[in-house]
Amino acid sequence: MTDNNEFRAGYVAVIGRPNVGKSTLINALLNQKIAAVSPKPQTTRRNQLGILTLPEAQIIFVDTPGLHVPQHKLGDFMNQAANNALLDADIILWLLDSSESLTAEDRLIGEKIGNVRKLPPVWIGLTKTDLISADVLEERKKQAIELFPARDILTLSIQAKESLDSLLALIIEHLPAGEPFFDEDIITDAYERDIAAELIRESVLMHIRDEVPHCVAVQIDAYEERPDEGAYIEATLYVERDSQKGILVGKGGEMIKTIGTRSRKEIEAMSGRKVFLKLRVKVNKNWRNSQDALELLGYKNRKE
Ligand SMILES: Nc1nc2c(ncn2[C@@H]2O[C@H](COP(=O)(O)OP(=O)(O)OP(=O)(O)O)[C@@H](O)[C@H]2O)c(=O)[nH]1
Ligand SMILES: [Mg+2]
Repeated sequence: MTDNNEFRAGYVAVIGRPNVGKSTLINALLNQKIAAVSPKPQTTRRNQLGILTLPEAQIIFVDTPGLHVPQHKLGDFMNQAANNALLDADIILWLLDSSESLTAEDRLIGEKIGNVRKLPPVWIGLTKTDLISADVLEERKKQAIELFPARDILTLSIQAKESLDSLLALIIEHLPAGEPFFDEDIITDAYERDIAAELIRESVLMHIRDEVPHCVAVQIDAYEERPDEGAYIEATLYVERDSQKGILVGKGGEMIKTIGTRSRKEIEAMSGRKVFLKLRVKVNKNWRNSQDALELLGYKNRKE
């Protein structure tokens, strides 16, 4: 047993199928945007830590890619990343989107978790509860209870601060006693340039329809401080085919300009300084199915 006054620290894996609100929740809990968020599934592609240091505890949230049935090697990489987080966690927070019925992917995740040996305690969080009535919420809670024997079913809405406060209290109560893993001013393990790349990809997801955004990878080519001018950033957006390049660039370069403007504003808000951003688009044929290309673009898990 731990003394009630002992400092607590540990890892909370935030898992769930794509688009349930994992990254949104972590941004809200940290009160800072560290992760890309979009209405399209498969926004997050890598694990990213969101570190919240409080007087009594350090909670290390692990944002994970949505678990899904993979269609290519990038999908395998994403699922593997989420699996790794699951195995390393002190607590698992499994999110279900309460505004939709349960899906086959939710059930597959239930099976996957059920097969983990030495499973850490699991809580299910019903997200987006601001979108549903009290009756539907009751129905969703029943479905969640049938889905998996979690410790409890939590009701979460990023709009309702109380629900986030009680989530934090519950997590702290169940974290192991221990020293902090990170200095208190560190909020994530991603470098600013990595977050900038994600914000550029987020802008692509917000402006380009259908499947094309999923074929985009962003590589930062230059990230320099310029005295009095803020940050100078150059990035390449890789797509898989010439036709996708055409869509991204748009008529007379209009689309890439729009994406650039939104990305610049997001990066300025994130980094708190002026940004000059230069984007280019290149084709790297079928990069999502090439192990070499994936590794070159930084999609490489520490453990395989
Ligand atoms: N109304 C409402 N919308 C939410 C809430 N949480 C998330 N969303 C929206 O749900 C969409 C998906 O959110 P994300 O945070 O990108 O979801 P994710 O689980 O990280 O998705 P992947 O990275 O694709 O696995 C976004 O459009 C969010 O704005 C919520 O509590 N209420
Ligand atoms: Mg995400």
